[in-house]
Amino acid sequence: SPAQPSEAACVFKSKLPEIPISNQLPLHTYCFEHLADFADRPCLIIGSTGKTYSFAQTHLVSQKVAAGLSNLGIKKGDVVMVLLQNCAEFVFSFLGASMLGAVTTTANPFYTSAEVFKQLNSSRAKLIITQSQYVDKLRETGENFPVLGEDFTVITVDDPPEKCLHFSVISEANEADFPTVSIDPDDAVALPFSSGTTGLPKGVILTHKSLITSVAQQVDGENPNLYLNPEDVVLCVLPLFHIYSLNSVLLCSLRAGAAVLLMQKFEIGALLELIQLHRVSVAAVVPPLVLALAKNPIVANFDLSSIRVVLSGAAPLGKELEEALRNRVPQAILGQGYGMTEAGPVLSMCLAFAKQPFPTKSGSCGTVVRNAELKVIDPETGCSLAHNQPGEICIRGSQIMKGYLNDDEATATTIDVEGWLHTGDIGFVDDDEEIFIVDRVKELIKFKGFQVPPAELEALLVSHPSIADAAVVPQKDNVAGEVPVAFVVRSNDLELTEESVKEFIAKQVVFYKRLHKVYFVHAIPKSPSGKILRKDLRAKLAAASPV
Ligand code: 4UW
Repeated sequence: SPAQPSEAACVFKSKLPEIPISNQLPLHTYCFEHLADFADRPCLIIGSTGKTYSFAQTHLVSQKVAAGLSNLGIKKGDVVMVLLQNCAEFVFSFLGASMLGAVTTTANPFYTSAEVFKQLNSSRAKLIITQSQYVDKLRETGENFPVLGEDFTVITVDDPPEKCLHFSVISEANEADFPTVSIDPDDAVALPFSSGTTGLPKGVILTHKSLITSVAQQVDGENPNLYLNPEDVVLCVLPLFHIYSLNSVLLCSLRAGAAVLLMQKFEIGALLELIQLHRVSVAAVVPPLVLALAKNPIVANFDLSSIRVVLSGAAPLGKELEEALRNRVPQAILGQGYGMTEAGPVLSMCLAFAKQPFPTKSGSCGTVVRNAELKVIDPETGCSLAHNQPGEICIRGSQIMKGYLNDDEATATTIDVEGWLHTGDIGFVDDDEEIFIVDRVKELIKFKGFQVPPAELEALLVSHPSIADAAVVPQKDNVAGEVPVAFVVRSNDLELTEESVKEFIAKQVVFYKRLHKVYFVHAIPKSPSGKILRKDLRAKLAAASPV
């Protein structure tokens, strides 16, 4: 008989009981709900200067920014692009936009003009908040490039170049000036971009309800899954433009009253000094950062005894690496979270981080968060699988995205009619309800946790006059986890070299999307329907000589 996906489904739940979640509130109201309990405690600490904003100040400046954005014509439903490294203004902009019922789309400031403008056009953002050093990119002209000052306004957090406004124009507005807006729980508040399981980057609509649900699943309840408190200092070195840091570091800390230590960029010496100086207690990291902390000899010169929790995610963390880090911070609890932008983003979190912790195993990505359902399905039949059987991980709950922006087709292939979001990750749930990820079946490549969408690179490659066809797949790498490599079919120009192909791509993309290797082949293996057989190419790479 044909497979009935949901009948007799084996559904996994958290070991923690369900809790009431205030997800009818606007996100900023929820985050500041307990403000009075810690109004004068440090909320944001600027790593480079030591300047601190209390919770009350953070709330006030965010309200001013809301008023200032409103004065500039930003209204409910409008999209603002935040193109910033980690800084206090990032936080004020995000929260200020939320207060207006506006939506923040976050982008990597290292993006090329073309990458920024694709996101700007697709999200229809009218205003960009950035640093002066990135403004030149925003002045470039080209096909479909919008024009600064005509199509969009630019605000810089430092000295504004020509035709740009200074951040004080919004942050010094009168907070009484902003209109009362009524916000529906299903209104968008954040619009990060992700390529999901296939294709080009798409706007991921995260609503007030999704983000509140996700934060609550982590830090709310009598026994929170990720216990944070007002004594904590949480390291914020991972970029806030990625949903991991935005949600699990910033929003969770705001809700729980913990201080957020903002670092603009990762530099091991500065990082260690700041951990020691500010007595960082919770470190949110990615595997390459674990590698640095575990292996760099200078770590031994610093006092890391304040760290009680190390949370890793966004890419697989090897067991040996986890053990090596354990030697460096023996007092700390090490564990992983597992997230995906579209999932709101957290699917699972290590239960050893709970206020009353559970024992956990090394290598696990945690247990599904509370108030959510997780299942593992056979990718062929769609049938749900029991404990210990690997299959595609699916998640359901109020935290997941509303859908992709203006892409019903991609939404429908990602979230099925029963509300299950299909991750494209292969994993299993063991007898203790712990999740282990073993493979990724979607196209996505992850370089140090950053998304590299193969379809984007393939589209660029075939736009080259001397390239007839191309496919991009991940190759394992000890430092980055994975790096993108290309299989390329030349049209007829036999002179086309690996170097020139690499350079052609490097000019057009942010550093982590650069090709590390180009293999020239006669044809790209494809299925009868024309889909690239990525598995075959990955297998070729794993073999000694790929071509
Ligand atoms: N192990 C193996 C993992 C893991 C993983 C993710 O860029 P995105 O869309 O999103 C993220 C979000 C990560 C995240 C958010 C909040 C959080 O608390 C947390 O825990 C620390 C992590 O990375 O990429 C999604 C894809 O990245 C892979 C997996 O393939 C997933 O679908 N991935 N976490 N622990 N792989």
